[in-house]
Amino acid sequence: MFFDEKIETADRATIEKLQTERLIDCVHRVYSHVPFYKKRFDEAGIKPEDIQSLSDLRKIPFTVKDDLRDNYPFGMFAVPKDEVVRVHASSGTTGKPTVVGYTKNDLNMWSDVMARLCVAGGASKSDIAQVAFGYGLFTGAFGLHYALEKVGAMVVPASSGNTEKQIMLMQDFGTTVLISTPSYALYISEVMANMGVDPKRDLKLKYGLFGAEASTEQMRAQLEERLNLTATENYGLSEIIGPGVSGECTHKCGMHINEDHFIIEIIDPATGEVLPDGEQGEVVISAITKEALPILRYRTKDISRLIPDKCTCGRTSKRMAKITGRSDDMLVIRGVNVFPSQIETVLLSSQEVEPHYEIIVTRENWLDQLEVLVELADASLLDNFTKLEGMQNKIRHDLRTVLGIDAKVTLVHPATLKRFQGKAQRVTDLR
Ligand code: DLL
Repeated sequence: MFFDEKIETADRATIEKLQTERLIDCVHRVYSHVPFYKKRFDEAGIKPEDIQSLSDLRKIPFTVKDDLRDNYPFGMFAVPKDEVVRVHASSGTTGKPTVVGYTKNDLNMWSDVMARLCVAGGASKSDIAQVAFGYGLFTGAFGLHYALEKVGAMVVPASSGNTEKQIMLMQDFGTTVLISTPSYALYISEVMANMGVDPKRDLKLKYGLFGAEASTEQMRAQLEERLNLTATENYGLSEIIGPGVSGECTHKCGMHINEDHFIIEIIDPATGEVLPDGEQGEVVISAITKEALPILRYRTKDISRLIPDKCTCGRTSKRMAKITGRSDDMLVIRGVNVFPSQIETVLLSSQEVEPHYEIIVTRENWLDQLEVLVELADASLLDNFTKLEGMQNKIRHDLRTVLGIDAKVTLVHPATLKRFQGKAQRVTDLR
C-alpha cells in the first residue's frame, strides 16, 4: 500500500532530476530572502549560479543549531511573517529553543510526506490512531495527527501522560494504531500489566508508529511482544520539518527517506567530508522545498548510514539505518567511545532484567567510572545472592565484550527507576 505511489516508486533519474531542480530553486530563495544565507554564501565565495547539480551541494557550507539560535526567533525565515501559519520549537531543555515556521504549503507538504510514512508503517483509513506524543511546541503530535487524518484514519489526540486513561480509551475505542516514543510505549505496557489489561485479549492494537528517540532492535522486540503489534519507527527533527523525514515500512529494514523533499548526506563528523553510501557518519539534511524555513546542509549530530538498495515493499527511496546515537550523546569513558544504544542492546538481551535502565558516569580519582543500573524482572531474585551475583557478572562480562571497558552493574528492585512519557533521558554524566 502506498499513499503516493508515483513518487514512492519513482526511479532514481526522476528523483534526482526533481532534487536538482528543487535544490537550485532553494539556493536562489535562501540567497535572496535570508540574510544569514547571503552572508554565508558571500563569505564562502559562492554564488547561487554555482549550484547546478546535486554534486554541487557539497560546495555549500553547513548550517548548525547555533545558527538558528543566533537568529532567534524568526531570523532564518525566508517568507514574511504574514505567510507563516504555524511555529514549533525544538525540544532542547537548556537555553533558547530553536524556532521553526511553516507556511500553508509547508503544512500541506508535511502532512503528505508523513502520510506516506504512516501508510508504509501499516496505517490505513480503517484505523483508529491514538496519538500519545505531547501536543505543543514539540512537532511529534501535530506531525502525526494531520498525516493520519489525511490517510483517513480516526485520530484520537490523547497527547502524552494520563496513562491509565490512555489505556481505557484504547479499550473503549478499539485503538488499532499507537503513536508515541518507544520509551512511553514501554511504560504504557507496564501500566497495562498493572491494570490487568492484556493486549492480546483486551485490545485491538495492530501497529505502533514509534519515534523521536533512539531505540534498539531489542527494544522493538520487547514492544512488539508486550503490546501485540508491529512496531515501526519514524525519524525527523524540528529544524527540518519534524517527523516525516524518513520512516520504516512494515519490512523494518531501514527508514525510507522522503527524498523528493529532503536530501540526505552522510559526513565524517570530524572532517566534514561526504562519505559513500553504506558508511556510517553524521546525517546532514537539506530541506529543499520548505517555504518558511528552507535549510541547507543541516548537521543533525545523528549517526546513521544510507542503504541504497531497493526494498521488497516496492518503494525505491534510499533508506537510513537506525540511528545508533548522537555525536553529542557519545560518552568518552577512559578514552573509549561508548554509545548508550550499545548498553541497551546488552541489557535487553538478558531475560532476567526489565528494559528500564539508567547510565551514570562519574570521575573518581581522575578515572572515569561507568555504572549501569537495571531493574530486575523478578524481585524474588534479590533474596538469592548467588544467582544475583551470577547475573551481575554475566551482564558485566557482556558489557565488557561490547564496550571494551569495565562497568559497575547494579541490579535494582522492579519498578524503581524513572519512567518517561516523552523522550527518555537515561544518561547522567556527573563528570
Ligand atoms: O523528535 C521529531 C519526531 C517526532 C520524529 C516524532 C519522529 C517522531 P526534535 O524534538 O527536534 O524532533 O528532536 C530531533 O530527535 O535529531 C534525533 O536525535 C532524535 N530522533 C528523532 N527521531 C529519531 C529516531 C523530533 N527515530 C532529534 N531515532 C533528532 C533516533 C531520533 N533518534
